[in-house]
Amino acid sequence: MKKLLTLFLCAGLVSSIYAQNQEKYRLPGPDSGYVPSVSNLQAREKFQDMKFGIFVHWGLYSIMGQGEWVLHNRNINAQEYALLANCFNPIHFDAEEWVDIFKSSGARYMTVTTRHHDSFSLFDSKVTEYDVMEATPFKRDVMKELSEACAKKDFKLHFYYSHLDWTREDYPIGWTGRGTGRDGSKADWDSYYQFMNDQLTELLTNYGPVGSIWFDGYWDHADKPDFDWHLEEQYALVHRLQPACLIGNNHHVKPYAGEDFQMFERDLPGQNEAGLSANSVVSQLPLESCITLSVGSWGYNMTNAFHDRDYVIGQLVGAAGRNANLLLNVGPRADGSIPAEVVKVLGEVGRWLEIYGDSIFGTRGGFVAPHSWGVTTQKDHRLFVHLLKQEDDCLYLPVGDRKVKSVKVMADDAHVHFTKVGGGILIQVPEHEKTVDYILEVTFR
Ligand code: FHN
Repeated sequence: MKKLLTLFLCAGLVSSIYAQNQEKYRLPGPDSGYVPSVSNLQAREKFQDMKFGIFVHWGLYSIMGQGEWVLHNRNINAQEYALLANCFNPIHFDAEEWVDIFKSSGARYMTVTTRHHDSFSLFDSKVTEYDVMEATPFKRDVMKELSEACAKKDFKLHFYYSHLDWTREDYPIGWTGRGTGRDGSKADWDSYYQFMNDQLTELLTNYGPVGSIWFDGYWDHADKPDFDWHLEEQYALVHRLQPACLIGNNHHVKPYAGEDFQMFERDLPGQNEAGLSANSVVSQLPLESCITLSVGSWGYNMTNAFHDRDYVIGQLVGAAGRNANLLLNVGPRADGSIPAEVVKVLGEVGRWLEIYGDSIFGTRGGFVAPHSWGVTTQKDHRLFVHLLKQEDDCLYLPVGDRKVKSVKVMADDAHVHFTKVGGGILIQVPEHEKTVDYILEVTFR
């Protein structure tokens, strides 16, 4: 009887959380038909708790060391480019070492390119010969090794998958990749769509739990408003194979039904400095911003400089304060090694997070909106005030009627003086050395 009662109470709790979350994530307008599963809703919460992931762009383009768009940028014939596969033999690739390096940054998950726009698949795909097993001397399933390393080291694995293709002739040519020598008359949407869905089935069947499918390339047909990617059916396939797998699409527009998170490229939610978010609105879905550590490209580029620790921390905190995760990209070399400068910066970010991670992981964007001085994050009864620009010694915090118990400096727990004023509190910011993020922890009663 007692067991039955407990079961009954648990079921009630789950369905009430489900109802609340469904309400929270409901998309406005005509596209509100998609009903995410309970496991999907739980996965969204866990995804948001993780806050920090590593993006990996790796493929044949890494051999040329000119970024992942080299096939398009240099109008290379796709058949000639495909010969690069003969040289893809990354003797230094060690999946466990990658995961260790990524984890040293404090990140909790990775999103890796399974197939980018060039069409080359970094996994064992039975529906193409242009994959790591058949076309290269390497003949090792990179995704298999990564999935095993991630499972062993408790690191979540997410898959990037390109919608657009610069090599296949059945792909209807869009506004990019026009100089790769394809015969546009051979376009065959049904064949291409089947190919993508077969590959997605492989990815969602052979590699254990997949955190998300990160689609990219929709914008290749943005100039044709009637172009139909048949997303709904494809999304349903993904959710049927793995209901908890989150779907995101880097289409730079308002989320479609069936999507579980929204991403922003080279911008924090609400910003549009990179120029890709003009038609985007910040939705109620979990959010993610992606940036790249190498200035200017995602795939390995021999001549690029790297951003530094403070830049990454500023972006991570800025994202968290806007209720978003940060996905930080690294581009390994073709031999599988990760540039020393990248390893260094990741370690530095990790050391910062060892001290201040409590103000990031498991938080949500704070109820005090971003200001010119910085952002806030919140967790249980605490609000973390991240002073990214430390200009004034007095800070007004609009906390409303909430009862403030204490304000402390996060670095050393020192108490900070504050007074109650209309609509909030006035904080006397202690004198301190300039730092990338000076954090005050406000605790409420
Ligand atoms: O064209 C891609 C690019 O190579 C890279 O993958 C980025 C990552 O967000 N997305 C596309 C550009 O929007």
